[in-house]
Amino acid sequence: MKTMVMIPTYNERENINNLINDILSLNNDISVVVVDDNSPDGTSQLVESSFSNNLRVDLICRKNDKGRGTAGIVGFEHALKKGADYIIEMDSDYSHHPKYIPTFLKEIQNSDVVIGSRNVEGGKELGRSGFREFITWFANLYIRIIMRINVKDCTSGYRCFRRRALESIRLEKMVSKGPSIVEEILYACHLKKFRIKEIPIVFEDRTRGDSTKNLCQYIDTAWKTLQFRFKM
Ligand SMILES: Nc1nc2c(ncn2[C@@H]2O[C@H](COP(=O)(O)OP(=O)(O)OP(=O)(O)O)[C@@H](O)[C@H]2O)c(=O)[nH]1
Ligand SMILES: [Mg+2]
Repeated sequence: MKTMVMIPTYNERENINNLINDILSLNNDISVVVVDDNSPDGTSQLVESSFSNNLRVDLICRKNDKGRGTAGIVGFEHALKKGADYIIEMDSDYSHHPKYIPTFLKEIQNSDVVIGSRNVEGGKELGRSGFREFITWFANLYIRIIMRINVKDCTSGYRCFRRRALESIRLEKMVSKGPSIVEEILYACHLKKFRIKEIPIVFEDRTRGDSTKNLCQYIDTAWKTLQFRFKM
């Protein structure tokens, strides 16, 4: 069974090479696709120069488009085209530690979507400010109520999908251009009644590279959630 790990990047040159090497060393059936939006720090160029001869690493460098949402969709479409049976998405800043990948692949055997969750027993978030923790807590409450979904960590972007889940949710119709893609895809899987399982992860705040998160993105996520929930 083939697994492809999809990693969206923006200014992640301090993290990306180590992360790719850590993932490749887990298992020979795992390959990686990096979707970079032509990061000013040269993330694409670094990946290109380090892995251009490695058949297990694909790079998509987008010159004209930008955004976590559309990058994720392009990456998923690529993984499906390459014939992946399981598709994992994760951030590139080590908040999503690759050591959990074997557990994802074990749990996906009995599920369609596996979520790395901070909010189930054994999971937690480390190193973030109280304010940032509050935002995540509030966002989860809001999303759970709006989407009427019984998932404890709806904002987690560390997930594994069975191929048929991503094939059936009409990725090309998603309204999210930014980070709300995480919630939109979860909602689409929920509507399709896919089996969703949460596994505990310890989420640690990034130690290298800069955050891309800003207030506009939180507001956009709140708005987009209403949009795709009520088809506005
Ligand atoms: N391709 C692409 N990737 C992005 C974009 N924005 C963020 N990312 C990547 O998406 C992942 C999540 O972004 P982060 O900036 O870590 O968001 P976060 O975890 O909510 O916030 P911090 O860890 O505090 O920065 C990381 O791998 C980023 O490099 C974007 O516009 N395009
Ligand atoms: Mg992060």
